[in-house]
Order: sequence, then C-alpha cells, then structure tokens
Amino acid sequence: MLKIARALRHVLKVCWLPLVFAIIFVVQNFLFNYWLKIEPGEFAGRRVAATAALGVLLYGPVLLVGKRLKYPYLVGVSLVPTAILSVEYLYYSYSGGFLQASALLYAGEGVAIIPTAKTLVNWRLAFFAAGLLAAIGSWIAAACSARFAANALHSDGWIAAAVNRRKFAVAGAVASLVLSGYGYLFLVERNDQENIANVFRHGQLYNAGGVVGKSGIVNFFLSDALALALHADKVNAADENFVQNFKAQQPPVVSDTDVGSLKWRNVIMIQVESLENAVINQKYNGQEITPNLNKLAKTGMYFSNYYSPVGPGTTADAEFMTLNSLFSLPNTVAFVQYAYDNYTALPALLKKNGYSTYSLHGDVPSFWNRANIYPQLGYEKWFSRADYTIPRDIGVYDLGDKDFFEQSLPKLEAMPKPFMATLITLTSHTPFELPADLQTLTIPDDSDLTWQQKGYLQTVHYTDQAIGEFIDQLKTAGLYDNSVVFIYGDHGSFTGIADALGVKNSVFPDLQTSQVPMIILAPHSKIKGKKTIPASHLDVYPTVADLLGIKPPQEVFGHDMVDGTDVVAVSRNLVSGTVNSVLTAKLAFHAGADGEFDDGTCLAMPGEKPLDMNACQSIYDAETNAVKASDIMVKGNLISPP
Ligand code: GP9
Ligand code: MN
Repeated sequence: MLKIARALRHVLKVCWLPLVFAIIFVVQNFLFNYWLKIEPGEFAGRRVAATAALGVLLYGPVLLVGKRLKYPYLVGVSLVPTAILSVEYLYYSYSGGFLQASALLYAGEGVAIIPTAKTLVNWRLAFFAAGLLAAIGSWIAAACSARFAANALHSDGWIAAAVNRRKFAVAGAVASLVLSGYGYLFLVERNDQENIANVFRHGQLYNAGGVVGKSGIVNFFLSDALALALHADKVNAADENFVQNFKAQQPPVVSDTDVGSLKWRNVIMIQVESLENAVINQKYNGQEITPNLNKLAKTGMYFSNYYSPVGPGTTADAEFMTLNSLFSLPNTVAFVQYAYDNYTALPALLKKNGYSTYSLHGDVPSFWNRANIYPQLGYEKWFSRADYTIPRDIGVYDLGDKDFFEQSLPKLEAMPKPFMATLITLTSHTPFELPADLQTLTIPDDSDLTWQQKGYLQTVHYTDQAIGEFIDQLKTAGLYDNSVVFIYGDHGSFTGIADALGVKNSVFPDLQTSQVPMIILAPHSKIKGKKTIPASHLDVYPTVADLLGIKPPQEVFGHDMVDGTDVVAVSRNLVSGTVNSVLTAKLAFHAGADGEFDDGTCLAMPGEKPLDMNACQSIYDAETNAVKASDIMVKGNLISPP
C-alpha cells in the first residue's frame, strides 16, 4: 500500500504539469458542451474519456521535450484548444453549426462575420484560454523562481529520450492513456451501433452535434482536419478539361411556350420526410393513406414516375440535388464535405432576381451541416428548432409537422414578396413514432405489416393531414393564389412498404423504393394532370427557372419536367459511383448485376420491349459523362456563383 502511494507520489511529481493541463482541457470541453447545450449529460462519460485522451496526447509530450522547449511547447500547444474552443463557441452561437476544418481554406471570407462575432464575445471565452494563460503563467513563474527551475525536468529532447528509460516509461504511459481513452469511446460506441464504421464515418457525416457530444469539439475539429488532409479527391487539369469540353458540348437551353408563365410567384417547396410514392393513391384496410395528397395530386400536376437518387446523405442529398441540379455523391455527402464551396443554387439565383429566400426546418442547424452550407446555397435566413415552440413532443424530432406548418405560416406571411421558402418536414422520419391519440389509421391487430411499416403508415397519414391543413392555411392567408407549391418526398422510407402494399410502379423493381411523389400546385395555370415521364430531383431547378422566366446557369444537369420531353432519371451504383440506370420517355436502361453496361438491360418505353444494348449506348454514355462532370465540378469547386 505504502509502495503504491509512494509510486503515485513519484508519478505525480514527474507528471503533474501535463496532468494539470489535461484536466483543464477536459473541463474546457465539458463547459463548451454545457454552455451551448450540446448533449451535455448524455455522453459525458465518453466525452471525458476522449477529451482526456486528447489532453494527454497534446500535453503529455512536454515530459519528453528538452528543458528549454518545455514552456514554449506548453504555450504553443495551448494555442490550439484556445483557438478551436473560442472560434467554435462564437461560430455555434452565431450559426448553430460547427466550423469545419475546410473553413480554413476560406478564412478570408470569415471577415464578413466579425462584426456579428464581436457581439457574441463574453466572459466565457476567458475559460477557453485557461490552458494558454496557465502555460504563460508557469513560464513566467519558472523564469522567476530558481526553485521551480530546479524542480523542472532535465532532458536533451528526443534523442536523449531514446536512451533514457524513464522517458520510455513516460512515452508508454502517454500512449496507454491515449489508447484507453479512445478505446473506451470505441467500445461503448461499438455496443451502441450495429456497424462501428458508422460511428466514425456516417456518425460524423450527419450528426456533428452527436460527435461533439461524444468526443468534444477539439477532437471533432482535429479529426475533421485530419480527414481533410488525407482526403484524396483532388481534381487535376485533365478533369478540368473534361468539364470544359462537357459544357461546350451541351445544347443551349431553349425557351418553351410556358417560359415565365408563373413569373414573380412565390415558390414554396415542401420536402416531405421519407414520403414514398407507393403510398399515394393507395388504401390500407379500406382507408386512404394520404387522402390530402391524393386530392392535391388531382388538383395540380402529379409526377408518378419521379425518383430520388440519394447517396449516403439521404435528406441532405435530396436538398442538394433539388437546389443545385447536380448529382449526389455516392461515397460522401456534399453538404458535409463541400459545404463552403461555390454553388449556383436555386435560392441564390432567385435571390439575385429579386426574391427573398428562406429555409424552414424543425431540427438543429448543425444536423447535416446545414448551418455551414445554407449561406453558400443562397438562403438569406433559415428557421430551425430554436425558432419554433414545441407544445408537445411528437415523433423522434419532437416538433410535430402540424405544429411546424402552423408556426411556419406567420413566418411566410412576414417574408418580403416574392419569396422562395423550403419547408422540410420531420414526423415521418424513422423510427416512425407518433403518440397514440394521433394515430388515426385503423390497422388491425392481425395485420401482416411489420411494426415499422405500421408506424410508417401512421406517421405518413399524420403528415398528410398536416400538409392538407397547411394548404388550406395558405389559402386563408391569401398566399396560395400567388404561389407555386412543390410537394415531394425527400427519399424512400426504407421500410419495404411498396412490397407490403403490392405496389409495382417502376420499370425496374430495384428502383421502386427510390420512387417518391412530386406534386406541383400552380393555381390558375395549365399545370395539371398526371405525368408518367421519368424525372428526378435534378429537374426541379430548371423547371422552377423556366416557370419563373429566369435563365438557369449552365451548371444545371436536370431538365424542365413540366413540358420538356428530354427528361432523364439516373441512378448510380453507390459503391462504384457508375451509372446504374437511365430512364427516359423512350428508353429504360439498367446495368447488369456486376454493374457493367454490356450485361445490362435495354428496353423500349413505354411497353418495355427488350432492345439490343446498342440502343441504350448513347444515352448511357451521355449520362456517364454528365455524372462525371457533375462530380468533378463539386469536388473541384468549379462552379462560379450566379
Ligand atoms: C434531420 C432530417 C433527417 O434534420 O432532415 O435527415 P435523414 O436522416 O432523413 O437524412
Ligand atoms: Mn430524410
């Protein structure tokens, strides 16, 4: 016992300095989450372990550097957490999102937010400089105090460390503390998640708040910086040439008869969570699943063969494709990876043409990194969770769609006209939870549906009511007649609902689950009727531009779907990124099971008559080139703002 106490005392005598700094660091990370209310309690154990590991990693090596470098090292290293914690604190207070390492590439543009940032400065920032102040203080104290200097470690640095057994012991201790801190996080996460890769890949991609909750903001920022440094998606001169040639070969956009037919109308986009086309015009147990949407589909123009070819970014990819008319990326999420880049997005184009532009969504702005990319897309303001009150918790995101729409209406009324507003719903998000009194579909106890499918039908039924009420509210508020409304599903439901309902509406069965409804409501116009031509999220942008009479930029890969005949719906292989299927009014192509063109299927449409593969070659080549050009433009930041 005595021996242990003596050993402990010895360790403390040697290691007290980095330990104090590591503890300060852990407390700083804790305060960051506590003050900003980022999962302060839920993941505290993981966060303490991960921040302690990083604290030891940052400050532990001070025991290995030479005597003269000791204090400069401490000051230099302390600058890193001080800067990250302070800047992230100000940025989160300002935007509700976390600054990514890639922001360093655009640091110059940050000047614009300095005046706002100044107003957010407060006494808490002093705590984020505690490590730095302590390092400077101990340097001064050491310089002044001979006793302090005498107690200081003596070493000749790394070379000496290599031959010094105690230094080996220190290096070993630092390494094991670091490994056990991160190891703990890894193990707990592995127990929580089915697939550990999701923790570090998708976990980081969609929910930065969760990552900061579990590992702390400094771990978040440094791992993001590491990922950026290791990122291999660089474009070269040949890629840039490819894009130039591709653009040069694109036929000019030809004006059609309805160009400008909805000039100056407000544009209201309603992006509905997990709304799959399979539930439209369908009954379950004798009840219409989406009676309001069915009615609206008859009032306006309904696209029954419309697709959402999302990648790992799901909702964010739906937004990305719809707002940019660019392809989503198969292996990463543009909203996260390329948030600070230039885009000629629809909100930006409309803003340039006299519109005010808004996004409305009931989640926190750090989710899907919206806080960082929205300004780049041209939204001048976005309303998020903090801008809504939650009268009762409904669904997994708390704010029910009815409350969301009800509270969004006055926001729309207050917007300078004309406006573009994108409303993104939440309640029909997995795991499809809804309080019992709001479950108004009758599903018999002996139903063959899975619990997930039952929940899905209930939440979609609820959201359908919410949309029906919202359209009525728009009418009452006098906003409906002078607007064009787009209602569409962001992506499929991943529940197998199409199979369960026996819906087979797509030429290729594997595309069925990515088929979502698109309804355009344009009162007092010719935009009516059912459209069976294949279309996708990429076609929204050129369609809106055409209807409003605004020339779209060249970086638009979709087509006018209201009266165009050259619309194409493309899906990609999410592993290789190659073109998986191409649907046009006349042809339907699907790659073989091996992803190859030659082993695929080519059909004449409508009618599905098998054709020789040659018949699909040119459309396949054209779309392969389009996908490649789009990817290069996104990855190489080759799009110029409007
Ligand atoms: C969260 C919501 C859901 O803000 O948009 O995103 P998802 O999980 O469907 O991609
Ligand atoms: Mn979604």
